[in-house]
Amino acid sequence: MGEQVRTTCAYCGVGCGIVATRTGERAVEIKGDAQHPANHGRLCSKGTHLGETVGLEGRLLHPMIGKRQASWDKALDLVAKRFRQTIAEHGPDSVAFYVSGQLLTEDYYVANKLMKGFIGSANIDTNSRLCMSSAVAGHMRAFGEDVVPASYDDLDAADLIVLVGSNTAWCHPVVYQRIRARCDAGAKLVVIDPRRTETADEADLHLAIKPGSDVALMNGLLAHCRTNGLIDETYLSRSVSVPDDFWDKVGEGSDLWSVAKACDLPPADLRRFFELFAANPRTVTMFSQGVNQSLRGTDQVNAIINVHLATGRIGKPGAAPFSITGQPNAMGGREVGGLASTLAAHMGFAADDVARVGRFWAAPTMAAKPGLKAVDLFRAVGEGRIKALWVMATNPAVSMPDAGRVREALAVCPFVVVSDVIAETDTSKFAHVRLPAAAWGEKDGTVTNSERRISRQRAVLDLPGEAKPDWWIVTKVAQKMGWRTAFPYDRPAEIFREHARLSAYQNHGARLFDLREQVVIGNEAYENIEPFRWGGDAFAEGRFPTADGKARLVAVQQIALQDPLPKWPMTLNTGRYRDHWHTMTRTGLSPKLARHRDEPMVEVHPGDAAELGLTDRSLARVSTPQGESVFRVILSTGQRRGELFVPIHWTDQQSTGGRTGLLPRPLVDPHSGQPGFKSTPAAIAPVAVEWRGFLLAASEVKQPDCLWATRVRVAGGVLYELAGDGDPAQLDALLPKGERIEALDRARGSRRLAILKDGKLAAALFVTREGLLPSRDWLIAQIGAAAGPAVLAGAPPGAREDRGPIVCLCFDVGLKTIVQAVASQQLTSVEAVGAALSAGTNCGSCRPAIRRLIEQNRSTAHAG
Ligand SMILES: Nc1nc2c(c(=O)[nH]1)N[C@H]1C(S)=C(S)[C@@H](COP(=O)(O)OP(=O)(O)OC[C@H]3O[C@@H](n4cnc5c(=O)[nH]c(N)nc54)[C@H](O)[C@@H]3O)O[C@H]1N2
Ligand SMILES: Nc1nc2c(c(=O)[nH]1)N[C@H]1C(S)=C(S)[C@@H](COP(=O)(O)OP(=O)(O)OC[C@H]3O[C@@H](n4cnc5c(=O)[nH]c(N)nc54)[C@H](O)[C@@H]3O)O[C@H]1N2
Ligand code: SF4
Ligand SMILES: [Mo]
Repeated sequence: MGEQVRTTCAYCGVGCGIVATRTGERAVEIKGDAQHPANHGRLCSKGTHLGETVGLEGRLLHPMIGKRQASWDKALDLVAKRFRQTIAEHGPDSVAFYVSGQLLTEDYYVANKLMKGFIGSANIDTNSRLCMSSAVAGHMRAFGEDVVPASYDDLDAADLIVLVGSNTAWCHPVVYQRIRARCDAGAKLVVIDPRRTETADEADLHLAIKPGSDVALMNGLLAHCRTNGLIDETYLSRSVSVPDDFWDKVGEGSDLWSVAKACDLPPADLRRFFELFAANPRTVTMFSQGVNQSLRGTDQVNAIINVHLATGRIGKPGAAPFSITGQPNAMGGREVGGLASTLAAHMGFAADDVARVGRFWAAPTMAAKPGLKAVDLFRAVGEGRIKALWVMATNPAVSMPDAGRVREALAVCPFVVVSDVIAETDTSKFAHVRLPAAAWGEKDGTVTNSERRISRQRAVLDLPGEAKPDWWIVTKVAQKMGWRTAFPYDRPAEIFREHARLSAYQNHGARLFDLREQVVIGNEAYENIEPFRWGGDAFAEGRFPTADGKARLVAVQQIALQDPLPKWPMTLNTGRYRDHWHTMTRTGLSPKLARHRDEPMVEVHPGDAAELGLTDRSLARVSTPQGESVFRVILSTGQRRGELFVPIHWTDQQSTGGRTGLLPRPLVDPHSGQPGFKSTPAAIAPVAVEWRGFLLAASEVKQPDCLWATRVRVAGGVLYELAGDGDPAQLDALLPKGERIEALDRARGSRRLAILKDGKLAAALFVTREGLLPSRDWLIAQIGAAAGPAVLAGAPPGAREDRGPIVCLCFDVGLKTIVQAVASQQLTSVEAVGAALSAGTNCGSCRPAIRRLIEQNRSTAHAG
């Protein structure tokens, strides 16, 4: 056993502390860090199973020029030369970096400094544009600086928690557990989301709002507060500047009935929300992508902040608007100025700021104006205005809106560099140079979480192959481009000190982001840094980082929402699954995580499905003016009529369908440039197939060439779900060599085939035209085990009980097992289920699902 290393989770913005212990060459044991204030030892399913993702499978281990391995020196020379040449011929704005909230602060700082201070362009944007930029723009408008005015402790002190456009139970599970604990102690939970998510399912009140009508709702709430004497006039006069026309503008159409109509909500539910709000001054309103990823994201953010400012519910324990961040270092990226619209260290492009940062960096060519934001940036690539592009730690060929156009842009770009940890991604296919980056567990530096807490990520594994940390890669390129003295870094601590110095440089309280206490941090102290929050209890004094020290109310109004068009009658919503992370380059490696949702599904209301001829588990094509893709249909009463939901996780690497990125429009919020991923006019139609089947193999086979083929990692092998037309016999060619046993049922058009090697099951292919397919679980367990013709039954002799889909990953407990135990043992709480089956007692991510099963049992018992 190696030594214990205290680090931070690779995934979401909750920023949980982890204690990682190396147990082998490429093996770590993961535990929650009981001392970390963000999680006090808890981890969700993704964090818990990080150990399954640190193998070297699929890793990029050497620099590559085209398809050839190259030395670091050659690859970096080429990158430096091509960028230098392009700049010399076409000017600094002909090159760009597209980076990510999954870089560490030190990586981010160096990339930003190189582009904005030395190349002399601000064409560096980050995937945070797709994620947090409306929150950033909203904070700037309201507070004068991008400061999140809340901490997780506020959740422990709140009496009312309102979640707007946030599926917290799935996307920020450890924060969600904290919210549940507070609710168990009496606080109320309201969830505002068009879908009935697992988060909404557990709320005291769920408002299934019409997509895009959040401003109407918040303005209605504000009007209710005003009529009921809840406006904090003292706070407003001391701390907030109110535009003259503010009350007239936000008051328009804000009576209960108009709001109920605009939001398509029952007036009684709306009234209940308003009354809960009125009764509980200690309110935290937490929001994420349902608010940010909208064509009116910034206005929606300000509508929420307005309510908190006007009622004085900010800067006090348990009262705040709380934008929760997505990626592990979304916040660090905002601190270094990784967005094209900000400069560095919370400074912008005002002449003073540009001059100050230029002095500090001793920069030869400062960028003097904002650069291109992500959507415009890729458009410029497509139009040939950007001729050299460097993508780091993000997969835009999947995650950008209208990803088909982004792929075309990458294909025509004369020079594309991709730094990634994975060799083959949908983006790296277009790279002229691929650079192997160090992955989580191998890299050192800092990240900042949603509550402004800076924590260390520390290495626990050795760098594999020739992989290098991102800061090192950028530093070397900067040096080779000729800026040796400005980029002298040998270790992350040096970069962190410089970043801290810049934050404090000529900052006489003008910027809250100020790390002056870290300026002199020594290398050893940096190694041992404990998690700390910058900015403290920001706004507790009622002073804001604006010229007059006051916050601003912003007069935002709901705009009219377009009726669906005949050709595109549905509204497409996109988002996340509990156990997958983005384009699955990591979570896709974990057999356990794959089991929660193993295929890309489109959720459809049963009423719509009946009208459109869609049945549960069939296939359907979702199309929009931008593109189309096939998904597995799942009927869900949690969907509103006319709305569809699809996940964002599937790529060319795992499937033929589920390519969500092709569907959204490349339209953006006018203030932030954030795309409106959550509402796209769309259509859906059934896809008929002649046969269905699956292929299970001990190791990966060539991607099957049929209409539907999805691949997931399972214990001991890989599972492909398949469907298509014509003769499925073509699939035989994919099977490994070995002893073949086969069974045919001509009546149903079924064929079952197993390949044995040394008497052990190496692969199985089950296909049918009309018959049933067996549950995959038993066959998965047979991979590598001794097998004979009986394996073709697809189930053990005297079939053992079917446990149903796995609910609890940690203890491997199936849905049917839980349902049976709840009914037969009369279990009425998650704790009781835990005591009986252990389910839900480790990471806790499945606790909402268990609660739902208990609830279902209760209502069937009542109904019966
Ligand atoms: N499991 C998992 N967790 C993650 C991630 C992951 O990939 N997987 N990614 C991380 C990242 S980067 C991010 S940004 C966060 C995102 O975390 P969330 O924002 O919680 O996740 P999403 O699923 O994108 O969207 C949230 C909800 O917004 C709702 N919504 C859609 N339209 C509207 C609307 O008009 N109004 C309102 N009020 N709601 C609406 C959707 O129905 C959806 O349930 O998750 C982080 N955590
Ligand atoms: N339709 C739709 N689209 C969306 C969203 C949505 O809700 N709907 N959400 C958007 C949001 S909020 C986000 S944050 C984005 C996320 O989208 P992406 O950023 O494109 O998704 P990831 O899969 O996280 O990509 C990270 C890449 O970096 C690599 N990587 C991991 N660690 C490192 C490292 O340390 N160094 C380097 N160099 N590479 C590394 C991974 O292998 C992976 O290829 O998607 C956005 N796109
Ligand atoms: S909530 Fe889960 S994914 Fe997010 S940081 Fe914590 S353990 Fe990691
Ligand atoms: Mo995100």
